[in-house]
Amino acid sequence: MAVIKDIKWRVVANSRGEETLEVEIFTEGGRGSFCAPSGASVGRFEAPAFPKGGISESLRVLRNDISPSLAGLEYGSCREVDEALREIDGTTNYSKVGASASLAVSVAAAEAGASEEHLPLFAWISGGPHHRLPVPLGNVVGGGEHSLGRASDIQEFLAYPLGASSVRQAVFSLLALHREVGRLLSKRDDCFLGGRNDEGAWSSSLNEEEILQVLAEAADCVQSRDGQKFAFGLDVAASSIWDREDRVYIYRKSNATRTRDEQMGFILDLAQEFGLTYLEDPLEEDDFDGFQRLTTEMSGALVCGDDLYVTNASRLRRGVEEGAGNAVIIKPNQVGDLTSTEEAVLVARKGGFTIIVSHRSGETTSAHLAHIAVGFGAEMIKAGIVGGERLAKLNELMWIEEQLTGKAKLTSIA
Ligand code: 2PG
Ligand code: MG
Repeated sequence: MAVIKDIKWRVVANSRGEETLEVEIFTEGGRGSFCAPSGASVGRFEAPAFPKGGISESLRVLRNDISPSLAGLEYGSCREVDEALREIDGTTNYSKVGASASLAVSVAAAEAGASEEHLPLFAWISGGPHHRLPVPLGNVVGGGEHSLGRASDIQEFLAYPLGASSVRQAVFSLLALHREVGRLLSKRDDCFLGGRNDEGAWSSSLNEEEILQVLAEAADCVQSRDGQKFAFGLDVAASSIWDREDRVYIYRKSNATRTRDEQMGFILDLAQEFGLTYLEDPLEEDDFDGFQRLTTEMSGALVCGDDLYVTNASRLRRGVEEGAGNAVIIKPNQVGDLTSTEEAVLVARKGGFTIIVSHRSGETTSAHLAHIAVGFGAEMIKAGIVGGERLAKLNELMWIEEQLTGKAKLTSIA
């Protein structure tokens, strides 16, 4: 058991240079700290990062409510801390505390608990068995709100290695692919200046088909050199191009407007032409029925809900019942604490969904996401490819792999 002795907090910057919160928690023999990430393409049903009064209101709640209530709290798991946080908040979605502050407290407390017991965070979060290491899913070329709206309308062109034997091999093969794609873009895209977006993905002026073509060629090149194969996918982040009033998807870059049926057709065509096996948020965040239809039509591929589910156990319960997708993005800051995150993971696991623990576009150098993915037994981790804040997680995952030598294997994704 750990007892909270002291809580400290401060405003720090995230990878986009925006303000975020760091929380430090001290127990008798332990210490933990965590900096909260934040999204750009934020789902409508996510817990708010900050309360109405903004970050200063979170700071006030930390000082006046959280710090005095949590001082002296004895805990042996995330639950005791997170229940206290929920009680202080008193709303259903951390709209009083803000999900950045609540998550920073939740994860910092977990890390302090782990250090008190001399355990790595993943082992303290869950007793295991930790036999599975997540496959990294990396953002190679990007657009949407992560590229100032200047590049492709589709937010992320993603890749993951097939049949890698270790996290280390998987990470370095994604790095090789990213490098090769940059080399090809510098030849193909006259506007390319080597720019990378919020997540370290290349920003290109090419259209969707041309980008996917470059990805395929780069993969061939890496495969012929290193023998590594890749699979590809998209995060369409469709809610950010969805016009709720006119009920159409607006592709500004290609000057196209697509109805729901046309959007499905467009995505299915791309998937078929380029053999895509991962489709995240191909439709807007309320279209359970459309997700169900796409899942049926894309048999064998992962159809993944991010804004659709916002790591919310009850939305996921509905999705599982309706067969709306077969994979889910798990972002702890969408729900604001580790216990709620685990609740969503359990619903997904029971429903047979593939679990992908994910970063946000505005990240911090906190590496905890790797522990959360391993602790919760995620099949995949979406943490970018390059950039210090992305590599903090991937490098940590390699450290965890070392700790679990002989016990855990990299998940095999068909
Ligand atoms: C997403 C995320 C991370 P953001 O949509 O999956 O890639 O982006 O954090 O901006 O929501
Ligand atoms: Mg997404």
